[in-house]
Amino acid sequence: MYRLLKTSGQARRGEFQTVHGTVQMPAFMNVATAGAIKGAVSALDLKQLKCQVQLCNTYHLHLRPGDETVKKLGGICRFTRWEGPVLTDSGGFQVFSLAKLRNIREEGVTFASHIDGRRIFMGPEESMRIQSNLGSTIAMAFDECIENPAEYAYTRNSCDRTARWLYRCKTELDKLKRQEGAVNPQQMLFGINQGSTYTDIRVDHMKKIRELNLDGYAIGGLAVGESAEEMYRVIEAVTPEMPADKPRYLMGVGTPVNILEAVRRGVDLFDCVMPSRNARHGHAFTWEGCRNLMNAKYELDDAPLDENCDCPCCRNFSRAYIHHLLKSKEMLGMRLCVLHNIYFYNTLLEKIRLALDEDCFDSFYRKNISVLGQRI
Ligand code: PRF
Ligand code: ZN
Repeated sequence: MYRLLKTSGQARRGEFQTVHGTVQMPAFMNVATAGAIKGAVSALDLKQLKCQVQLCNTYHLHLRPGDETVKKLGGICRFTRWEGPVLTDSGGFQVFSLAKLRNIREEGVTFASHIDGRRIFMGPEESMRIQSNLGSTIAMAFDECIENPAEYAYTRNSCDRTARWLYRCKTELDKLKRQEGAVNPQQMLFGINQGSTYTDIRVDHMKKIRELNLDGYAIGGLAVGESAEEMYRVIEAVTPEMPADKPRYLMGVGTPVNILEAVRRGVDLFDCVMPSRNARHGHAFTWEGCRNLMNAKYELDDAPLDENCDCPCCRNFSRAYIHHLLKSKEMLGMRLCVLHNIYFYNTLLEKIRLALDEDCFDSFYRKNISVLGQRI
């Protein structure tokens, strides 16, 4: 259940109730693809990093250790010892971005596993069965994520098929939830809007999937080759067509600047590998801009990574030490950067919520939008 608490222009401050706890929105979801945030971060760490929701992947967990195995171990929350909500992505995106030799038909997609090349079929029913076994809080619909640029006719046909797949997802998940032994009988389903950069297709598709009265709606197919300006234009066209009483999730986005721009256009929920992926290369997000800790200028710098940060890394260690660890390829170097970046993203969203609460989102936006994108 989504409750809208406040608005500032299109920006929304809300609360989303789930069986695994209430999510304060706008919110960021931390990406734990195979059940862990890359960089040796466990569910126990996440507690001190202001994390609210974990995102796991159907595709990866199906291949390894297998969703049946996760079900036997009590579901994804129990398996990872994470007590909060978990959203599982449907496999749609991963099949298209990771798997080789895929073949798309009305029934679903056949592809070769990126682990051992084994041929696998996944359609809406398979994706729902896997997500039901994982027992996530929120299951995502099985969709085709089209890369940009895309042809108009192809996009139309693909979106029509993704809409038909959505009906099948809903029917299947409703059935699975009623079965005895379901890991999460209250599992929610979010639909995914597609349509490349064609706003007419986007709007038509959104109107169609809105009819299903799902628990939330996502904007997919963005940050896949188009410019940031084009992405903002699509978000502006789609959000007015999204139900006001449901969460709005922008999939796989993005930089702190992208997030601030999307909140301003009415988005409530985000996920991105950027905080952990960039951290593993020594790139840290700070309140003054992005820092590369590999840079030689940090060799003798005894200051914390970010002077305005209270994360476990900044409270205890220096830039010089992290620089040394990264140079020496010590795992701790990566881990400290990951802890900081995860904390930074969750704090960014917390500050956005606070600004909305206190009616000063506009000035928060103006104060931070140019700084956050800087390289320092
Ligand atoms: N579909 C799904 N997952 C996704 C995307 C999508 O379009 C994206 C696009 N940025 C990220 N993750 N199912
Ligand atoms: Zn920090």
